Amino acid sequence: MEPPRIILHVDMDYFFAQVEERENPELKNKPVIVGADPQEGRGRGIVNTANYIAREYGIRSGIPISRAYRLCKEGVFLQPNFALYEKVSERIMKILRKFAVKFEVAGIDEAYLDVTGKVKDFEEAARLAEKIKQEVYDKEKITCSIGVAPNKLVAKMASGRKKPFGLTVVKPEDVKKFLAPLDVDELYGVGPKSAAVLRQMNIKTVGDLAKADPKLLQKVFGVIGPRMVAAANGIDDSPVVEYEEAKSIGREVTFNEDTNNREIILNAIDALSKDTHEQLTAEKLTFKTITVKVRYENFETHTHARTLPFESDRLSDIKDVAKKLFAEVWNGERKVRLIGVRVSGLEKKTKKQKTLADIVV
Ligand code: DCP
Ligand code: CA
Ligand code: CA
Repeated sequence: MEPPRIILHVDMDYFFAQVEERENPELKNKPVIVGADPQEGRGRGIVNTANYIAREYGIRSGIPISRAYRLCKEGVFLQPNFALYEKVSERIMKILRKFAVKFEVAGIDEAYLDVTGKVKDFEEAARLAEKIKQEVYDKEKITCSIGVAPNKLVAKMASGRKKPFGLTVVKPEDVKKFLAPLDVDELYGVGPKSAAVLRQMNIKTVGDLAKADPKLLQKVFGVIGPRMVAAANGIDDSPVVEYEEAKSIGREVTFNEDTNNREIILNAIDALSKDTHEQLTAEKLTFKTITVKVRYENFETHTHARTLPFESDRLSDIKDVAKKLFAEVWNGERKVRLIGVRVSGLEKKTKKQKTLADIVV
């Protein structure tokens, strides 16, 4: 038999709000809510997250900001600064990555680390997890919580058990014991609707679900029924997979009125190229592929792409290629509803990396 895998799930505590606290320590002892502008209760957006003090008022991710405002008028309401959270996230991921044999970013504030082979048993994995928590805190002043388990499913469920700055280790022999007392809706992948149906079937805890007949659940839920039973038994073979972020940057605009005025369209391409290039420069990226998206008045939509033979960081390459692509496909008559410009094949600019401009000059 193969030895069990050892998987860590690392999740930052109240992430957006914690980053805000780090930037402004005065916030530390106050209820902090990150979300849309509450506009004294008239705001229409939602709450992204809140620190734990604010959660005592009943504030949660996803609730309307107007409700959060009513629950806690004295709270500090901040609008999200996604660029900042992404930057902090990237730095934390860099720290985490080096501890893993296989590494998977699972969201802006969480990742899976497969450390099988790197540590000999779950005791050593627990010590590694403590070290990771401390290193993230020392370097970034952000606390995280970690779950250690033989698979991703259980690791994910374990990381949330002792927040903040907590560690929960579930050894293979303890998986069923760990899961059984939980409410069915706490099982990862069981939404509130499925949970309601399960409760009607008198399946209230994960332990109840673990003992349920997969065939019966298949009748009720289809193919996911038996999978839910497997999950309730702590079975999950999904691998930790590192995937390259297929990132791209772009902008698009819908014209106030559909247009076949060449000058208006080309000016729009210029402006979109410029905005795209600004973000590229801010993120210190180069690109290889330029894509133009054209939506006609009847909503028919086409994209056209060209890849350069070199990495570029130049605005002129975006503009020229985008216009050329557009000219190649547009018959000069069809009315255009939307136009978009996008670049991909992105790479971080490094000092040694030469762009064509460097070579030519
Ligand atoms: N987020 C969001 N909208 C949601 C849920 C989350 O914008 N409905 C954002 C804000 C969170 C971040 O994603 O800070 C991470 O989400 P988590 O679910 O991990 O929640 P937190 O990190 O905020 O809190 P916890 O300490 O419970 O993990
Ligand atoms: Ca989190
Ligand atoms: Ca998370």
